[in-house]
Amino acid sequence: RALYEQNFREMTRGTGRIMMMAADQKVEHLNDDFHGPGISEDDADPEHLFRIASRARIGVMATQVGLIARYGADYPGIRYVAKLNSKTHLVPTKMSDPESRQWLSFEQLDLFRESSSLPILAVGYTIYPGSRAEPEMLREAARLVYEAHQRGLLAILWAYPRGAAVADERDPHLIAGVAGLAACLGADFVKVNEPKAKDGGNAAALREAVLAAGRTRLICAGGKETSVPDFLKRLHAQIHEAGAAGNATGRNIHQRSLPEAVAFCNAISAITLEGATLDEAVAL
Ligand code: FBP
Repeated sequence: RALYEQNFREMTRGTGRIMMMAADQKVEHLNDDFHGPGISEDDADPEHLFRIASRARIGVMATQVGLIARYGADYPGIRYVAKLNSKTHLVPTKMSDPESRQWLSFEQLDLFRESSSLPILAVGYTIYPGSRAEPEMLREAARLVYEAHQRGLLAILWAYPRGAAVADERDPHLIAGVAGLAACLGADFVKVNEPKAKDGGNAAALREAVLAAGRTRLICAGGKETSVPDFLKRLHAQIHEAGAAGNATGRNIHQRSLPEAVAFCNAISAITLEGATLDEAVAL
């Protein structure tokens, strides 16, 4: 329990909220997010992710153990969420009913943590409620949360309704449903895609999910690259109007050049962890 509380404090920097840099896309989206029009050339190299995370005021970086093993020793100071499952986007999901399975066992993760001494504070896992593969992923997720807590680690579930049975992945009511599901799996944090706006706007749509998650803290994925002021405005409303417990941002950070990405992370952290106003954060 003491270790769990220490990890919680470190991950949230004592605020109860997280600023999570999502860096698992090299599997999820292959090279699409790292090369092409509008994407900084810096992003071509996987090390870009580590350069940003080591220089910016982030909370934690979520990525696969393989990348942590390759680069982690050269970037002391970064705290990690080990993303234990991932899949590529090659099979179109509507046809396929997505399935994403755990890559490493907890015993293997324990050995890696011991031998590397890198600060892995939490584990992450994506579930796709609505997929035909749902039963196996829910079982794996429940066990992962249990195993994480046994070790004093936190557990973060990415909960994305997806598959042939899902008509609208961004339906606010459905997103609230999967947030509640993550609570039943025992997750400390649940990461959802931002729901479609309903009467009352984006924050009102997200509020249903925050309430459904209860004591499981809810955060939103960042989505495709957007302008800095628009992103920060949305984030501010997610936290201060809807009651979200932070953010999980990937492409919006790493698709920028190193100095821009660092400044952007610091602005996100200012809102998420440091109580900055929207204007103060935009000025960073
Ligand atoms: P972004 O901030 O780039 O949207 O990343 C959030 C994220 O959940 C990643 O952690 C994950 O790799 C990806 O989005 C999954 O995207 P998709 O919805 O295409 O499966």
